Amino acid sequence: MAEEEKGYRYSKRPLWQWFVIYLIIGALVYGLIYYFVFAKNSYNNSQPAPNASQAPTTSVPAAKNAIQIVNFSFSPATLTVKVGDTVTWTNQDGIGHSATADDKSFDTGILSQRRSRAVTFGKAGTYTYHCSPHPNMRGTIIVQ
Ligand SMILES: [Cu+2]
Repeated sequence: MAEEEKGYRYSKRPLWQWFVIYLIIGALVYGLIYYFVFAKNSYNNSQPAPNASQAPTTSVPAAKNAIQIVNFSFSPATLTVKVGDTVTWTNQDGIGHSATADDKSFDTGILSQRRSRAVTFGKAGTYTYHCSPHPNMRGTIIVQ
């Protein structure tokens, strides 16, 4: 009799209810994944400027003036921009790299894979820079 009751209760829940339950669980899992991806991206964009008090400061990355760090080199190695322009470095390598000014006027800090950092150049001049863990990696920003 007890078994009969159990079986009755189980089958009482209609199929559409199970469907709704799966839908809710699915939406939660999807939302959670989306949240973590979004949180990661916004964290990347909101990282504090390493040298905020100095003349070139970091700000929101711009689409133009993008430098890719690929295979232990800066591409393009030399970039000419206008005063007030923002340059964004993005590391495509699996190993950490930085874009560090030789005169320390800017420093992206170590960027892990697919991380980027933007630097705004407020003063005209020629800025040579290197990667702090790999000083043989070199680049130049010409601000005019
Ligand atoms: Cu490097």
